[in-house]
Amino acid sequence: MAAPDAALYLGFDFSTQQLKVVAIDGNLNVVHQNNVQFDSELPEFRTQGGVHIHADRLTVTSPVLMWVKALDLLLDKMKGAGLDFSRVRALSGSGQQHGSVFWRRGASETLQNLDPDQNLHQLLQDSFSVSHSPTWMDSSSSRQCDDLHTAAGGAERLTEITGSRAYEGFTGNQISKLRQTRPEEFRVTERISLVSSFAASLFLGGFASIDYSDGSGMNLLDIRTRTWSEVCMDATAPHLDRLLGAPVPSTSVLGPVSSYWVQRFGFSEDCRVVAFTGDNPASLAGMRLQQGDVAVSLGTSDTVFLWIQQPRPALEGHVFCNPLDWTAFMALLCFKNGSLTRERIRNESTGGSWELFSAALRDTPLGNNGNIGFYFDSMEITPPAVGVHLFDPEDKKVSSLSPQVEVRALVEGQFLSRRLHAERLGYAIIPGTRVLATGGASSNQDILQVLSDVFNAPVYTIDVSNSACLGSAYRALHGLVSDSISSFFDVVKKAPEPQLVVTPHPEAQQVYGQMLQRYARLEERVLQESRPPEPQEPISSVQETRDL
Ligand code: XUL
Repeated sequence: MAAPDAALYLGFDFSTQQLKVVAIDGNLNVVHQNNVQFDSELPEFRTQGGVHIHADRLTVTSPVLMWVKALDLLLDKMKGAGLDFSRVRALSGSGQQHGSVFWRRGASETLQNLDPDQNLHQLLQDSFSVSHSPTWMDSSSSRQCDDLHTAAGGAERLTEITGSRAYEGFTGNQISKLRQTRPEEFRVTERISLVSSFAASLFLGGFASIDYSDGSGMNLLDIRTRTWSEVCMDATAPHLDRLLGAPVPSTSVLGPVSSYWVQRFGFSEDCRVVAFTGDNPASLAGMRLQQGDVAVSLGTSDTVFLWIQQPRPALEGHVFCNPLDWTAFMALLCFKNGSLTRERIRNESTGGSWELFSAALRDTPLGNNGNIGFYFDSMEITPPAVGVHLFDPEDKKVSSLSPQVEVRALVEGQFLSRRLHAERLGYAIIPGTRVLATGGASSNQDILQVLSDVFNAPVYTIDVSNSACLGSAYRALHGLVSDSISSFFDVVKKAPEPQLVVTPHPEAQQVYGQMLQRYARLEERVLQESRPPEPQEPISSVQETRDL
């Protein structure tokens, strides 16, 4: 048990639906947790799921003052619960990635002179040039994405520079749209923050720098040089570097909390603010993912988190700078057909029983005697293909498989796809690689056995329900101690270890090494087949052209 006056570290998470916090002590024990739910606790902002979906169904924003008011409320709740803020030595946090905050001219001065007798919500009423902040869920900037691809010399080139092709929700494309459609608001903007750096600014009492890792989700940062890409910046807005400030390593200590926090809540003058980052990078820290590790979240969608040394950005997925080691990278891949497809095949092949589904996996051999399946019930993101495509051992398409074979074809197919696309982004299995499984299906040991075999690595389970918050608290602690990478893992070695569940069968490497190559070939075929046919020119117009 920690002494009552022992040091504390705070991790905040400004996510889409709520603001959360955890406080840990120096032994990494969680001593306090709290949250503010935007919809129910701040109903005056009339959000659903923390956002407003506009009439065009594409524009998705959140009121920036709701986030500010949530912080006021959260701090009051923490104080009410008796948290002694004078014990907090450092704090950090995370925010939904890609979302942006536009500060109005004069905001910097306001931030430096916050009156401790008032709450932030009152003090910052007039500090934003855009009251409804674009969020990661926004998909209204397709035109700007096309323009950015053109300016960068194509989607591949943009991906090579920024780690992702142009996405509508990414900050740069939202900035571009705002400049074009609301020039007056843009003109009076003093500074543009990400949700993460906006939140850090509130604690710092001044504009906080954007960190490399969250900065990689903007379609503006060159992920290799870790500087703003000239071609992307020029295509987005003139003099944008002045509005964004220079990006900094994610482990940077930005400074002490401002006097507002000292006077209003009794924080120590020495309490440090460590750069805030995106929620996914913060989760990577919370899971303590290491070089070679892969985290696979098995939910409605399956998500894969990777630690990458040498990135090979691809049109699918995102590569970000790594939040723990500035010389490394991390990647995110999203697969839409996850649990719902597993449940459909369970219903159709094993009468809705997970026990029989598991038995089917145990009773069929590794490699499924050469039968392979692609199950894209709805249009898949990675790769962009749709439909169910089944192949026999001779690569001939078949219309059905026996129930047991189908169960294994589904699970093997899903995990081969996760591994194939991870490797395409530069992921490599190395000695010591661990697969960290999370999400609903991670409670099924037979599914995890297939995961272990396909990746030829041991599978561990880990609770990630609070990983962004916890990761932020770990980063706060680490930021205070040092910014050398080895020390992050030293600092967090007392955290609960992931639980080993299964190890790969001895023949797994041989079976799946070969099968992966075959899977890649067949996936290419599936992609060709599910691509809509090229529009044919009408014969008359072809003839007319010839006549000319
Ligand atoms: C990642 C992404 C989401 C948000 C959720 O690219 O857009 O995961 O970070 O908060």
